[in-house]
Amino acid sequence: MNRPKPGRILPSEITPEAVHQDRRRLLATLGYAGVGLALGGATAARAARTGPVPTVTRNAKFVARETPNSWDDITSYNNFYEFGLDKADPKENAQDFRTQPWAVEIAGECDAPGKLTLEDILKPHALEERIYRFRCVEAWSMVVPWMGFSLADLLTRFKPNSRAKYVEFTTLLDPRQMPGQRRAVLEWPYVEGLRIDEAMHPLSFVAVGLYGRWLPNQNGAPLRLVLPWKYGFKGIKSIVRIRFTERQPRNSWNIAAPDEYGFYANVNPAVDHPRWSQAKERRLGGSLFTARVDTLPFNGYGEEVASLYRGMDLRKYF
Ligand SMILES: Nc1nc2c(c(=O)[nH]1)N[C@H]1C(S)=C(S)[C@@H](COP(=O)(O)O)O[C@H]1N2
Ligand SMILES: [Mo]
Repeated sequence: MNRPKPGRILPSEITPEAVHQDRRRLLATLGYAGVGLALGGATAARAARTGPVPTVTRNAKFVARETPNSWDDITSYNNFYEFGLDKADPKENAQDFRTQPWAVEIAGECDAPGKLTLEDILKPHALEERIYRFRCVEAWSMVVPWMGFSLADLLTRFKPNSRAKYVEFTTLLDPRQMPGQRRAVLEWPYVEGLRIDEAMHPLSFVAVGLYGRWLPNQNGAPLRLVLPWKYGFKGIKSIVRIRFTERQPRNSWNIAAPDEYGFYANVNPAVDHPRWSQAKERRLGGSLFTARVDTLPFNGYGEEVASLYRGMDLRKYF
């Protein structure tokens, strides 16, 4: 599969400048007229960043066939332990989380390390929309219209060197703003890691928004990873540091429970969690979960990513 180039977009698909001022029309352009997105002021106020909605073009190569979950589903049922353990906690407790100003430190095995503001990070990237299936290790799932850009396009800017075999990502550490960090539920800050070829894979995505709006705090504002073939916990939120490493980085859930959560965390219906089956999942839908459906290897992205793991024992490297 070719890496989608942010610039390679049909002129007919480009959202006109005037639409920036008109959310309703923008959302219509993206095709959300009928999927139950609330457009009320209260909902809009939850978006972490203010200012014009950027131009977003749907990338047709990455559009799951299923209907996306609603804005309310995606922003009301979250895992973000920095803001509490219950699914409803992040929405409530992250309202005042400050994501402006925001900086990301780039470190480790690369020729262009440094500290970039979020604006520096965003500048060269055309934002695109991808509709990805999302599978939590807890056996629930949803379909999300993310807005962002390819992780490879971001990482190559920092010129990783030949010793960069892995990439580590770190979430903000700020117990004053993040009440969950005052308790030792996980080792803080939250960290995650990818092998460099996984990070450079065309499916790996940096999300800065969803449904054509900036990311709400509870979903990991202002930037988070989305790796649709892996369990949701690999999608680290509110990133402040990216470090290229020679050794495999540690990752928070593996530190917390190494027998239950591995480094790779590829969605695999054939390898159960020690405490529950991974064969099926419940698709989040409205206030209830809908029927259980079969979980697919690599969450349905096997054709794209299986070759990354050729020859590996996926029971051992879970
Ligand atoms: N920093 C941080 N990132 C995190 C988590 C977390 O607790 N802290 N939870 C992970 C888990 S388990 C999941 S399922 C997803 C949930 O993302 P969502 O709330 O946008 O659905 O975020 C992941 N990223
Ligand atoms: Mo999760």
